Amino acid sequence: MKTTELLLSILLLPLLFIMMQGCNPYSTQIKGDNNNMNGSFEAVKENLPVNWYFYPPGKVPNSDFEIISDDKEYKEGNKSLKFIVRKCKSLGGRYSPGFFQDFNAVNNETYKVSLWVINKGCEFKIALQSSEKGKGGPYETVLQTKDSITDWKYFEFFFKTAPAIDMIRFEAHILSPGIIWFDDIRIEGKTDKDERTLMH
Ligand SMILES: [Ca+2]
Repeated sequence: MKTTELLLSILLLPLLFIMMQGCNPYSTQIKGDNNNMNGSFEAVKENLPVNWYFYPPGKVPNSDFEIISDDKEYKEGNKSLKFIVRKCKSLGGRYSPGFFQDFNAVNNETYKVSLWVINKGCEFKIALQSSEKGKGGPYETVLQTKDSITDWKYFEFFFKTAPAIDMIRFEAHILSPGIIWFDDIRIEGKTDKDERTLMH
């Protein structure tokens, strides 16, 4: 193999790997050994919590940030998810740093969604949705704040899934620079006591 071909293979391999992780070209996901939600971010591969989609560094326009599996600051277990954001746009979605996942749920069911956060300087938002392409469904921004949170703070929200759609999506978007930690995300149904698993 020629040197140029070898170089090309080395350069293309990571790209191919990223493409195989998910069909969304703007986000990346490392699959874990099981299908669980990994809401406490304890299961980690390649320095990233598994089973979550991230809008990663290099794919978010006009941004400079790091995603870290933090084993020094955590609320539950011995790891949390930390973002160090030096520069970003406030647009949300794939235009800002963030993470999301779709979970199996029961339709027309009320879920309690909870998490813990420390925030030093960021504006961030949490959104929940139960929708599918062509079918609509509720989308709700349940939290948007730039409040300083110097110690772990608990948040909980209640959200009802769509009448005909068996899924719930959790999204977090970081809209301005700072340092932010997330831990122990839980999604518990009022009557649906199953653990959340990934839709895809
Ligand atoms: Ca944890």
